[in-house]
Amino acid sequence: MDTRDLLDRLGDEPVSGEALADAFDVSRNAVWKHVERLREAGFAVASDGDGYRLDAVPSSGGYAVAYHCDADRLGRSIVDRDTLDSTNRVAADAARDGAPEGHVVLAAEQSAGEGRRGRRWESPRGGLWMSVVLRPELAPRDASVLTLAASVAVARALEDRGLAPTIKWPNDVLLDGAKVCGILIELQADAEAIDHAVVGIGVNANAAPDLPDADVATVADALGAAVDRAALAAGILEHLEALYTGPADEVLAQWRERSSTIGREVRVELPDETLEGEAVGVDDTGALRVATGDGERVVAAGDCEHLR
Ligand code: BT5
Repeated sequence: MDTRDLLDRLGDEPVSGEALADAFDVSRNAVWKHVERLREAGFAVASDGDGYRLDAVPSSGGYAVAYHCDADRLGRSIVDRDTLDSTNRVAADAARDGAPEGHVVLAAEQSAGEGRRGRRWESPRGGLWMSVVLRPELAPRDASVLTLAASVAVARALEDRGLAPTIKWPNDVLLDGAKVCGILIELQADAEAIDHAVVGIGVNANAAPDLPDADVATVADALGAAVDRAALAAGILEHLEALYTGPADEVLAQWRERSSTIGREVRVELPDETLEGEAVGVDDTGALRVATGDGERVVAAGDCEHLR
């Protein structure tokens, strides 16, 4: 028995310590220890003559994510820390050490959150900073569908809360044009196969940094109330699992529906040149098609700015 087994059994109706001890073939004292662990994690577990009853679930933390998450594979194993340098770094180390598909790393704050291309991701308390280990059966050249799937998963979880996010190519999720979420995917692969991918998802849930050079949104401002970060994380994991195990063209279709990039004049920064033109679409690998004065260009990765 572990604490998550207990969590699966607790609910509005009281269940006796004896019944739990029998169900898991452990002592009543062992059950009580797991109850205490949940209480330390912020769960309100009432106990009276009838047994244990779950009265309240905290709005953050690994056990709370586990409580909300109905995904089959993602989130079955969760590491949750107060401060980490980067959840992606910790998840990548775990993946190299054999962490299973769906292993999740959460931190209340990150001291060295990573953006793309060595940029910094500011990660104050109140945000949702999460990384997921995936072991996809994809050729490395098809991996960009993971990026699109992650941004669609976040967008859908926000839609479930009544918001109307858009996606800026390749993977920024926006609310009213301001960045609410960034995604950083790191692959470990050889020429033929991906060993693992770390999908890093940073959502400005109830807090965001003040950035002079970026337009930043929070979920809480858009909702007019704090968002339950644990339930949001669980929703993202459920959508990510469904998208990533489904057909790639469905991911692309859902991404296109939410794109604020297609049809726009854009400037795309590539390592050694800058392109300008109209973003006319995304190909099957998630690469952006840009109609420039010199014909169409297909861009697999880069920084995209919307011009008009
Ligand atoms: C990204 O990079 O958008 C990817 C961010 C991924 C963060 C997650 S959090 C969990 C996991 N662990 C990590 O260490 N990372 C992942 P990029 O497109 O390069 O955007 C970075 C730029 O966004 C910065 O240069 C800032 O201008 C801006 N920025 C920094 N922090 C931000 C924030 N919290 N919200 C919005 N914009 C931010």
